[in-house]
Amino acid sequence: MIKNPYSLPLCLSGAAALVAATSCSSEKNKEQEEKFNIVYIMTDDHTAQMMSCYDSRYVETPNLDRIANDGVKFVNSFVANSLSGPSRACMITGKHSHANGFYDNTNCVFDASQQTMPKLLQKAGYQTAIIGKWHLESLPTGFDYWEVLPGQGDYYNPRFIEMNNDTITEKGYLTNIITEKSINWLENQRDKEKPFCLFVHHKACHRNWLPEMKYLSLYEDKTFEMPDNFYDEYEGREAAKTQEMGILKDMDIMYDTKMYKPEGKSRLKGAYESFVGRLDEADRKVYDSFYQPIIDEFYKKNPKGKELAEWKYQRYMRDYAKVLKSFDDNVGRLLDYLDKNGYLKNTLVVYTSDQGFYMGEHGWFDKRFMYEESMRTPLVMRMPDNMKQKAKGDIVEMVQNIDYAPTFLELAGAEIPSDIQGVSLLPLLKGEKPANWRKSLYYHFYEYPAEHMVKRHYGVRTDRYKLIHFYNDIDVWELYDLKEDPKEMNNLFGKSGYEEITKLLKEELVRLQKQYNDSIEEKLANK
Ligand code: SGN
Ligand code: CA
Repeated sequence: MIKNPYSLPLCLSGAAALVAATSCSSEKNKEQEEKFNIVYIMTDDHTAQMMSCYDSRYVETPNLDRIANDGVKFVNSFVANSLSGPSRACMITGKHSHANGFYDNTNCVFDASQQTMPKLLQKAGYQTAIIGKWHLESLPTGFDYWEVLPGQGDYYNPRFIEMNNDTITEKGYLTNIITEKSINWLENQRDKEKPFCLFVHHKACHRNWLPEMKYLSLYEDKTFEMPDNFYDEYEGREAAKTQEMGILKDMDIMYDTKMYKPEGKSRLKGAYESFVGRLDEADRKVYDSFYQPIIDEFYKKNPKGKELAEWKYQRYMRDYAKVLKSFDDNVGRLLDYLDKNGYLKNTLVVYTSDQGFYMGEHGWFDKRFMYEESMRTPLVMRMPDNMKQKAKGDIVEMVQNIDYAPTFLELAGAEIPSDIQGVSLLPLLKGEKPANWRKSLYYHFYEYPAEHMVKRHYGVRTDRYKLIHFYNDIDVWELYDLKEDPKEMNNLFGKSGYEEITKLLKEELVRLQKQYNDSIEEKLANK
């Protein structure tokens, strides 16, 4: 039985048919004779623009696409708060940030004593494990096995925190090591009598995009086409104007684009030295011999203005694509292992990212905003072969990362506690079309003032419209018609002709805040 049904539809006419959210009235998973395993693969900052089954403009991701081709692709998948720690907390609790207490990366420590999906899976007889990025500050609880990265982790010769609290250093490239550790857990460490849920959490493709040695030269001949709103001037969008995540103005020349000069200066030079300093001597030689000619040419030409922006964009896209290539290979490795060892019969394979990312849209890298590129996140799933009724192809319903916890719990045959705010996706995975699926999503971002300076905001998204309120040291509303303006360049808030839709969206926003118990008045009063 699905808990936590949404309230009644608003029932409005025409473009205003914003019908409020949903309840998915599927029956209990009757068919389930066996307990299905779950392999949940998550990356960091991987966005749908860089996954070929979503968007074929930039790169090929054949192994990620395999999951979608054998299963389903959610084409309207979103996060509740576009930032790593908060997103991970939403995922394991099934609750929005204000309800799980982990609002941002800088001030929060996850309350490890609270109810989480892994703990509930354990109660339902599952063995649980997590390998890779954790980023919730307190140590993992609810896992029979864990091995996590300290903070953001290292790409090269990475450190891991082990269950006995020791920090160890492994030799090699992080993306490969996470896969090896995951396969090793499946092969040698798990209790073969129990169903399991394994979380494989990668650092790829997080900043500062350090490639694996064998892929240093990949994509070097490719020129990526720039998004047509790269030179956005943010007219009518005050919060977009004041961010600090521009490729031209904020991307660090040494740390991000690797144009290191011992005598040079840049804000993140020290961080770059320490990350690259992790390489052993032989790899460092390979690394330097690749970058040195590019560095020499760069400082000789000394590009400025538009030329510099376009040069940085190409370096960014290439490095990101290289890091992603190693990740896609590793998804292939893990899928092959699961296939060869008979796991695909009874295992749900999920792939998602902790949020989306800007690949130059609006001139940006990073995420945070409720705008499409960062509120969206890739989500594909391959159902167990033994699951009798299965969907195939694209799923269009709007889903959010708070839905994963109830989905896994329902799949495991566990009760879904009534305080979980997400809704199980199992009916969608079975190919059902719940008549009253949610018609709107709630979003709330808090990390300000902080790196990248994206102001606090919350808002509502329907299939056609988005209403956002930026607050704290600003009081600005934005309204977008996603059908007419999918790139969100034209803020319609306050423009004539949009009074009715604005009123309806505000009502819907208030309804969602009540439903989720997010007391905005208090936050506005306290700033
Ligand atoms: C680091 C990065 C930021 C990034 C945050 C959050 N800076 O602080 O660019 O926005 O992580 O990312 S860096 O100089 O340390 O690379 S998140 O994905 O973990 O939320
Ligand atoms: Ca992230």
